[in-house]
Amino acid sequence: MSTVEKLKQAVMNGNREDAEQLAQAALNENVDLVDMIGELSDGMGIVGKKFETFEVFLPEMIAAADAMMAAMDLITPKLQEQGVEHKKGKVILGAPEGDMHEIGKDIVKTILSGNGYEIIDLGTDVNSLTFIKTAQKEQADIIAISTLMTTTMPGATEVIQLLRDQGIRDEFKVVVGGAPTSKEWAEEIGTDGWAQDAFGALNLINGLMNK
Ligand code: B12
Repeated sequence: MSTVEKLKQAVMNGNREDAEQLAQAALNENVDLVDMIGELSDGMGIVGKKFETFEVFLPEMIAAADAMMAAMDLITPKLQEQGVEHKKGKVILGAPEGDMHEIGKDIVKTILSGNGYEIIDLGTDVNSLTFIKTAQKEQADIIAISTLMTTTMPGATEVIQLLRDQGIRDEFKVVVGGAPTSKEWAEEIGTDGWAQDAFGALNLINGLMNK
């Protein structure tokens, strides 16, 4: 088994110490960072499926998330060492009210900031108006919403509606993503785009900024 496969297994088992050691070992082996993130994301997806089918329960899911975040804490600075200046655009990023999932959001943040975007990370459980007020205050280009639960997807719809109500919908591009979302839903609620993963988010935002 390769180091990255072992790392993915450690994350799925919720073993934080092993995940840290293996992430460091993979970095020492100069494993491609993008491959590492892909494998880890895949591992979290498997844990989610097992949660759905009652093969694992909340404590195991929390442990897996903890191990994933420990590994990401080591990977993120390496990605950011690319040292790109932040001048391609300003992005307001967050998860809507009620949503505490942050792993995918943080990966999107890492990839965007490693590729020249300034990110204002509002964190999780963000009120719809806060997205808008911050975007106005910061004169942002993009509002990026990461929603991991069907119950919190309406938060993104609300942001769009509030922008329309205030007559400022055209001032910002709004993009959405997260496991339960889809391109069709993103179109239906009137966003400017959706992407499946963090690199898709980068391509999407690059495209919107070039328009
Ligand atoms: C880890 C996890 C947790 C962790 C979160 C830890 C943390 N600090 O983030 C913990 C254990 C705390 C947790 C709690 C809960 N969770 Co949870 N969780 C997950 C799990 C297993 C993985 C999510 C994850 O991190 N994936 C890995 C990352 C890399 O992928 P990602 O988030 O999808 O992000 C990628 C893309 O989606 C995209 N992307 C993400 N954001 C954005 C934004 C933009 C703009 C773009 C373009 C792209 C983009 O790029 C990312 C990187 O490639 C998912 C299962 C799943 N399949 O998603 C369930 C899941 C999301 N959780 C679920 C549930 C039900 C819960 C709880 C209610 C459980 C409970 N009974 O308490 C609570 C709710 C907490 C809350 N209020 O938010 C459900 C949601 C079901 C639904 N229908 O909505 C899921 C789907 C599990 C399931 N199959 O039932 N969870």
